Amino acid sequence: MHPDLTERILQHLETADKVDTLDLATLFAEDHQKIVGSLKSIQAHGELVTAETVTHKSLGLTDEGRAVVEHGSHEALVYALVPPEGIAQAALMTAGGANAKVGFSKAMSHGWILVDKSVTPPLVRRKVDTITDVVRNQLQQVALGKGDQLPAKEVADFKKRKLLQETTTKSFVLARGPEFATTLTKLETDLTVEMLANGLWDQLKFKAYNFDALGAPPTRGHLHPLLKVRTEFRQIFLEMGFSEMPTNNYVESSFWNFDALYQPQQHPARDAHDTFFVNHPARSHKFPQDYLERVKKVHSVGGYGSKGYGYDWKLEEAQKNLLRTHTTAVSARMLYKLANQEGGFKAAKYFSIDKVFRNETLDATHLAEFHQVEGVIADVGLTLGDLIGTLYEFFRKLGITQLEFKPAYNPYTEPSMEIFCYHPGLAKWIEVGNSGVFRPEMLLPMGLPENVNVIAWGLSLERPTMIKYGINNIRDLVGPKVDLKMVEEGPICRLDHV
Ligand code: FB9
Repeated sequence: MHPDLTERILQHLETADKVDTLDLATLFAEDHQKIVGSLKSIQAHGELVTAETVTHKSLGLTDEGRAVVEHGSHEALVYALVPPEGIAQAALMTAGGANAKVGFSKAMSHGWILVDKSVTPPLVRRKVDTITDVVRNQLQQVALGKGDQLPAKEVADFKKRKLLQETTTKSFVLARGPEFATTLTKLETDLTVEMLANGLWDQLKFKAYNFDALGAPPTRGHLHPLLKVRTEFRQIFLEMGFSEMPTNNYVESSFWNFDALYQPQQHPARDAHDTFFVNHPARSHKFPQDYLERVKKVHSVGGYGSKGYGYDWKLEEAQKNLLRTHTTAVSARMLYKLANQEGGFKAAKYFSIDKVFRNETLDATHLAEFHQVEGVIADVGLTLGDLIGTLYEFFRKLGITQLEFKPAYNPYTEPSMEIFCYHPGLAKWIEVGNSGVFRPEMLLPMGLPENVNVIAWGLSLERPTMIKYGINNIRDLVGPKVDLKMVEEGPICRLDHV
């Protein structure tokens, strides 16, 4: 809105019965859009003016038309390029540039030039000594606003040659309205208690509601990138027919976290340097007694074809409570249930994505807690080949197709493999997880049938999230120093499902 412009328009209408906004733009030497903007502002204050929409069709020069006015028509330019001694047609086309062909044709039809075929190669020569560039002159008339004086035939030809174009301009014919005034009354934007109490509301003018205005975006929550990536992983597992395990217990007994996985009680991972033990409550006391006895036996004297570890297994060690160091503790609970469910064992595919805790050295990519992603498949006769095939399918759905496997060691799987992939985004090979076939010393004490094998693999949620969102330090992803803007502005996560 241009305050002085709105009042100048109103003052003009005090004496003029009608006026077109285009004329006002000329009169006030203002851009027509500014005049229209002021009109909108006047109309927001009530019916001070009436405005009738008018459409003006006019002829205007195209960019090419303007170039002709400036430099001459294509045919005149071609004529000017023909020297007294003549010129080969190919050379003339090259010298004439993009419009040489149309210029040559027009110059020939005007009788300005000819092709002398009595010589080899044939030469283009001038046929007349001087020319009049009528096209340029006529377009100059259009540039001066006299396009309406051009014969219709010429207009049609120039439009065809894309030298002229029809332009449509919308303007408004203004007149005084029922609430005409030469000044704008301030519009109220709020109806207040005072206005209602003292009756002033009846004399005031209120700004009209703009129901087309966009509402202010409500403040709302935002998903953390980790949770966005978790959703993508969950979708992949569900697509592959896996069921989610209940992982809602951060505190676990050493029995389920280690002993059930045939991890010996003197294993360094069970030391307080690697594990967070819980003081209150320090111990668990409820275990499936018969199963616990079988676990004790397989650790100490062996069984199921294994010689065991040959140490004195202690209940007190198994009772110690801790923060679970892997979600494989939950997998152990689920496999035990699977072995002892009503109706006996049935094949199953489980997954989990949840927090685990390790008392390890912290660095830019490792904290004392991270989310483990784990997949488990229990079925008759599963082999390492099934595990490898499943890993290819799982990572294919993450957009990863090149995998390599390296033999590794886990206390609870044999064989075990570290998983590496060529990451196209990083353009390098990276470690992406660990995997293996659970040992019979873990599965058979649970009561699983001898012909049942269980394959499993694990990775973290933080590493793929950091890669996906370009985060180098894990403290920029999780923890007290996280910039909430990163959470608010983090884009949607698509893990290249293929
Ligand atoms: O996640 C890891 N890397 C990774 C994963 C995905 C990724 O991007 C996706 C492909 C698009 C990029 C990187 N790693 C495992 C490898 C390394 O980051 C490693 O330095 C850190 N590891 C964690 C453990 O560190 C203490 C990641 C975590 C991990 C390792 C092993 C398991 C789970 C998590 C496991 C297991 C397992 C094995 C056998 C049976 C059951 C579970």
